[in-house]
Amino acid sequence: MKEKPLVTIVMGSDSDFSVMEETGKTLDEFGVTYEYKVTSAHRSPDQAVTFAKGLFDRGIKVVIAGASYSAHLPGVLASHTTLPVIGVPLDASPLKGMEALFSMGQMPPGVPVATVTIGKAGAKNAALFAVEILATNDERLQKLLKDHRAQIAASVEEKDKNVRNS
Ligand code: RP5
Repeated sequence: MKEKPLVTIVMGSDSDFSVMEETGKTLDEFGVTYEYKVTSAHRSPDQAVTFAKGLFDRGIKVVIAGASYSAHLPGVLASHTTLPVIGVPLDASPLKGMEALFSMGQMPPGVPVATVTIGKAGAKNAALFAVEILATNDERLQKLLKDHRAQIAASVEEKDKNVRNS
């Protein structure tokens, strides 16, 4: 859903898209509008900063940024906006995303990056966390989140039945 985005899904390269599209798919389930953007904190630093500075005035409410290696993209975006930034560590590197996890999760005090799980699970959780932020002021989203939690609980009951019947 790309018109009038509330969430921006940023990634360091188009090679990150196969994971970060999980974020978009999850936002689609909640009818939350978003855009995709490739920009890089080290390859296109000026463009990344200009992009971050313009987000608030464009009506964006939550920033989700995924990158691999020593990923400083979420931190750089966070340093140029007061919008909440969620970092998704990606596992495209020889260290399997561990360094991205640490670089996002270990932001020094003052400029936070909310960091989620490495890879597709994180891309999904980033979307859910963005929906939770938006739902603080949106009853429709609150209801959808409660329905989603009920579905998760039902799926655990199903798994329990599968194990006990085996
Ligand atoms: C990071 O370098 C990107 O987030 C990507 O995960 C990784 C590799 O980028 P490409 O070489 O595939 O463009 O900045």
